[in-house]
Amino acid sequence: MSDRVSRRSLIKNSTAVGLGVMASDAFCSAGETPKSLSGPVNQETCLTQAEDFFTVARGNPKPHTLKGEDLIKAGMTPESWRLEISVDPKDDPPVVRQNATAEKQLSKGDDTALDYQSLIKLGNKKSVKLIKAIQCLNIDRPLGQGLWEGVALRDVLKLCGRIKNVRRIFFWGYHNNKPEQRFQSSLSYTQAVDSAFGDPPVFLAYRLNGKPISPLRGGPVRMIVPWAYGFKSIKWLQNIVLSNDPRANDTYSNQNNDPDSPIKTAAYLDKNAAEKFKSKQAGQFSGVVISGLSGVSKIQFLVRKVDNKDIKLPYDHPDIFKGNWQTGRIVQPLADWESILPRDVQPSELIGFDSLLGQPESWPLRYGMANWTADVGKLKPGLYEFRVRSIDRNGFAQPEPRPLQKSGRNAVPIHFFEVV
Ligand SMILES: Nc1nc2c(c(=O)[nH]1)N[C@H]1C(S)=C(S)[C@@H](COP(=O)(O)O)O[C@H]1N2
Ligand SMILES: [Mo]
Repeated sequence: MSDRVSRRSLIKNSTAVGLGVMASDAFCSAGETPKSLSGPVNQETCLTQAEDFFTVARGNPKPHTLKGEDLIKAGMTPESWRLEISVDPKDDPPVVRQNATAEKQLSKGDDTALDYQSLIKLGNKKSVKLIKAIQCLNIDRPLGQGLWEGVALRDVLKLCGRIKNVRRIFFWGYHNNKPEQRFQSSLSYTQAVDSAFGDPPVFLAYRLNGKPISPLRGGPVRMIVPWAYGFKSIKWLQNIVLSNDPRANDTYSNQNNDPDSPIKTAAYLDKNAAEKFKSKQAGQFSGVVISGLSGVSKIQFLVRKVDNKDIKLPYDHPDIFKGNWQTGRIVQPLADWESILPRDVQPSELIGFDSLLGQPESWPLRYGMANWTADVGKLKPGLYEFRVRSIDRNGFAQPEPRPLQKSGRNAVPIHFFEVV
């Protein structure tokens, strides 16, 4: 036990130090040198501390900046938090002829809205525990990875009794009262309540890395849509609407984004990648790979000598696509799962973990990420280009089969470096 405690504090400290050094690499960065691979760096846990995620938030003021009385008024403390569930009264023939109905609606007006303690009670009966990365569709790197715990949306919707004519469910979080500040996402009924066997369901999260979710990370309650890009995982969740309008009505579609895009399997290069190596030095690059819809088979990297930085051949140019790609290494977390997880969470309870062995069934976990490293070895002096790509379990090389950026930013990273 004491071993476990000291291990735990070691991880905590080393994570803080590691992240402090590279604020821009919030997720278990592998660092630049092979030495860090065995050292006590934050890749021990492969989790990101709540405050070290990159934050993508709208609003004026941004809800997570509220303090004191304002935070309470916003319903953003565990005591003041309420969730309303209502039916959409709008019809719109010919698409919507009948409106959705529910036996019960939950509203603040008649004091039937769900409160935090009742949500926790549901979670104590049956909870979802999932290690998942958050990734923005429009940012070329994941924002962080955490252990999220909460209650499946399908279990929360049961509070409404029998529902009818529901084809879509949309939801939004606290925002100031200007309607244009509402940030809303939506799911089809099936996406909201069903899940492929072995896949995590959509859930209302109330814990991150074993602690209540802070306002910064979208607490006290945040939607987590495991397969989707970040915009579906609505922070400061307070409203759910059952609708018979089957059309996606996500705020994010207004910015030309595909609102139904599952996360694309893709590798990303650390932003602090070295720009210079000595010819006597063995070069290494690192980054993360996220496992999306199609899983990860491996990561590959390509090193090419180039004449200048002005020409970037497209990913599907034969010299690139069929170039001399080598297989990189996907890094396993160094710490054991018992010491990574909060004390009251067993590895075998996590979705994507073998319930007998308590080990991940795949690494990276589905909708999670892992570090990779690429050893480029010793090179002759000159200018080089480095690229990295994932190969998914369907055999597709990134960004195939969906090179369109508005389905997820997954272009193959291109990085120039010099050997002197
Ligand atoms: N209420 C609300 N939820 C939101 C957003 C927002 O602006 N408001 N941004 C979304 C987007 S676009 C992303 S990528 C993720 C980012 O999550 P993070 O800030 O926890 O990293 O939150 C999503 N949830
Ligand atoms: Mo986003």
